[in-house]
Amino acid sequence: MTSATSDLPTLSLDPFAEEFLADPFAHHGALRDAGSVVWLGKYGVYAMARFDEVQAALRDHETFCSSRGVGLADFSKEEPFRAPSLLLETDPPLHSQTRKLMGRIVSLKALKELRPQWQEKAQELVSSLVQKRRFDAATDLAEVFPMMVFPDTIGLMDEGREKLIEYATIVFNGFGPRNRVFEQSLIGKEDAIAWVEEACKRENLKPGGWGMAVYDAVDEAGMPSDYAPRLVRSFLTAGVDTTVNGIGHLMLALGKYPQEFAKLRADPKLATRAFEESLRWDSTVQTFFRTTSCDVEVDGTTIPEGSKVLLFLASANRDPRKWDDPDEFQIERPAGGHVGFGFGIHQCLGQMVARLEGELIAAEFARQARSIELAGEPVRRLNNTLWAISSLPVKVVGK
Ligand code: EJD
Repeated sequence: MTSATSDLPTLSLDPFAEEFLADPFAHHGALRDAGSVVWLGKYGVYAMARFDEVQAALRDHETFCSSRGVGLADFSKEEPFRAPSLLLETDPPLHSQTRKLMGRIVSLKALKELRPQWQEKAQELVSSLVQKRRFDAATDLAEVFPMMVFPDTIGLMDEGREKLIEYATIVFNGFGPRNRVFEQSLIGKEDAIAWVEEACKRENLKPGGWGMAVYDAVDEAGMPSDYAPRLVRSFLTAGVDTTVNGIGHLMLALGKYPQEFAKLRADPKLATRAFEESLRWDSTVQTFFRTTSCDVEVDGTTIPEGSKVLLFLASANRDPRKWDDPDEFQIERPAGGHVGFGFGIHQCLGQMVARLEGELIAAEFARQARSIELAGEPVRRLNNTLWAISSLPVKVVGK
């Protein structure tokens, strides 16, 4: 037996450097090929970028725990910059309780009820954009549609909703280091944090929404009353910037691969597959950390207890060890096993919401458009966690 740690590949690359964040996929191959586990010296963390190891780590939530934070900061050593999420930043048994409570609210039944209203909104929005012919698929569509449907579903107050994306941008940057990307996202946006706190209060939530349902469920379960605003906050943090960029990448993929859009047009039922494949191809959530709760051996490398481990979800989703032609967007491929929504007990609670939004948009373009053409360079918005798009000029021809 060789001493595993002496073989550990050490990389000097900085996955939070602006140069990396601007084009992460260009660097993933080097990360994957360096080894199944690598050491990132700049941050003193382990990293995994291959599909099998990423999935295995996500599956083993006891060893790769979440309660010490899913960002670079170890909550057992550093004070988190916001109260920890009761879903994302917890382990069982607490996680099991909060997850169950939230899962009852974000139910299949609830989504079935929302579908007709959301579909009507998607149809109207896409129709108005197709009439314009030229539009920005990031600012006129991806940032608009989730805001048309999600805040009302929560029962969020009307005033200040634009702060949702600012807040999410800060939180997702906050999973990385306190670099310039993080600091810049805070400048002038500090009030977004206070606004979200205000918006999560019971008296500011409208009756009938998922926000108020959280308060009722927390009362009914006899949980501490301060759980309710923190769980509502999870909806607000995770529910907008993620789907905004998911829809942005869906449109980028459809514009970049006209032959795939042609397949979708021929059969709009492929809309769900198209969205799923766009998540595999250009995963919005690029990375997440876990912290080891004990020593663990991965493919001959011993990772000691208390280590931060950076998991490259987006890289796993393009690992050639797992996928054929991984860099190609192919809507007919079985993309269902991707880890863009994570894997295991923390797998995205809102995935059905995201899928519904993505499917509805994909299906409306399939029905209403003859072609989608990219009409300019996509502009990226750098974020320590999200692969984000701030401008995507397109030209669409109607039927
Ligand atoms: C998230 C990757 C929260 C929270 C939950 C989930 C996310 C962020 C925040 C969405 C992570 O509970 O506050 S995609």
